[in-house]
Amino acid sequence: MSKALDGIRILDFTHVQSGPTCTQLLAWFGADVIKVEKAGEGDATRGQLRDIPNVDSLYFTMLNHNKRSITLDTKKPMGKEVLEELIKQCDVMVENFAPGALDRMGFSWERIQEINPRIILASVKGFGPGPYEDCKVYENVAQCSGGAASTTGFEDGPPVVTGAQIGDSGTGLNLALGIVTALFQRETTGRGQKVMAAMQDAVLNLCRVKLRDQQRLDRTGELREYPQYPEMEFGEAVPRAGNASGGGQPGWILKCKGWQKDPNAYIYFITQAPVWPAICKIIGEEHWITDPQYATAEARLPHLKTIFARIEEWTKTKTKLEAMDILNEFDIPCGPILSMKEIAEDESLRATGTIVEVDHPQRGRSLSVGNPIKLSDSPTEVTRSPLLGEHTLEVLTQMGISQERIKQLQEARVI
Ligand code: CAO
Repeated sequence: MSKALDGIRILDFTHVQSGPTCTQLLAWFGADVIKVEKAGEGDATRGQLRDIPNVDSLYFTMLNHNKRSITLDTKKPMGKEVLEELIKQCDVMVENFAPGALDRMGFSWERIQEINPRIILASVKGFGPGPYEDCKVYENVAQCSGGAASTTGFEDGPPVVTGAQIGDSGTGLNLALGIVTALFQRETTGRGQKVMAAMQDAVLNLCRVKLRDQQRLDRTGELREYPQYPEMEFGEAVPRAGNASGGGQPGWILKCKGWQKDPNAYIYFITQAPVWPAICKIIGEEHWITDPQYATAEARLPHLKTIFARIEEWTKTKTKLEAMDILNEFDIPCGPILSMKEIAEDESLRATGTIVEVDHPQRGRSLSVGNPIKLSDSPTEVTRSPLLGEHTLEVLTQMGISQERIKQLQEARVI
């Protein structure tokens, strides 16, 4: 079966996580992704957090599926010539170097356009234009500057970063959408364009509800669904809300049977208004259905701690999966806290390709996260990440570079 991005060639000048997330997604949709890496070294993540000596790390292999790898020293004049040829022959160039690195290499946007006016140049940077535009940025810097850290954690603790890589993988997703949108516009304009996704912006985009709450706080001085209400004073900024739901239906994480030994024996429980009578019946507090202190969502807000403590008395008598089964019968929104071990073993996630097992010549079989976006006419087949420079000769030959020239590039240690 054909793939959605068949015929699209990507010059993948990305490294670490944010850029590679984007180009991996495009590769899964069928684009020919040529990863350009420094000769001898490659993407730094090949060697980071290794679990097997001298073998590409899972960090690298899980972010670079379905790509081809070539090595090229783009700081040497002969390497720059090859890069120019790649720019001529590719539809998209993706990079996430520190600000200014591409210019220093001699490939400004103006120069790239001169070489190929149809090319799309897509970049991830830590910050957009402004005071921090020249800064190098990693995941947690973006989480801190994008509003996630100040609003995550409990009210009596410090800011907390989340394990979800919203700055890196989140920005990579944004960039991929920008690229396909630019490719779509090129159909009518015939021109490429510059696509830019800043990590701070991507995190803030995912923290939109907290900017909503900041404005509600400014106007009313309180956030009645937050755990601080009604006992504590609110300050000027949105406080950390623990496990409170970010929406209009109050929720909290509650202990389940076995919580004393199992750190993940918990369930997320949402007291959605329409199912309030069902919740009351399940926990044996039927009088709360009509009691004016509990009968409406508004009346319940000052009593959320009492309510969740009472529901927890019930959840502690069930395992998280037993509780799920019972609650789902009544359409009560809830979710078990699944450990990574449980997720890795989940048959249904494997059946849909969300988790895949991939073979690798050096490391053997390992698990990876597959494409979260499923296209009915463009199914994803996840293939292993390339070894460093595995496709250098194949790609250069395909580009029309003569064998003699390839030999010269090898002798000059450019590839
Ligand atoms: N041949 C020769 N040189 C190459 C090359 C190649 N094939 N590929 C890259 N280089 C050079 C670059 O030109 C640059 O050289 P100069 O600094 O002399 O101009 C250098 O290698 C590496 O650039 P870098 O500054 O991007 O790398 P770093 O490891 O110091 O920084 C990072 C990493 C991620 C902090 C930085 O790239 C960055 O801020 N990127 C933008 C934000 C981003 O994507 N962050 C997410 C990272 S994922 O957590």
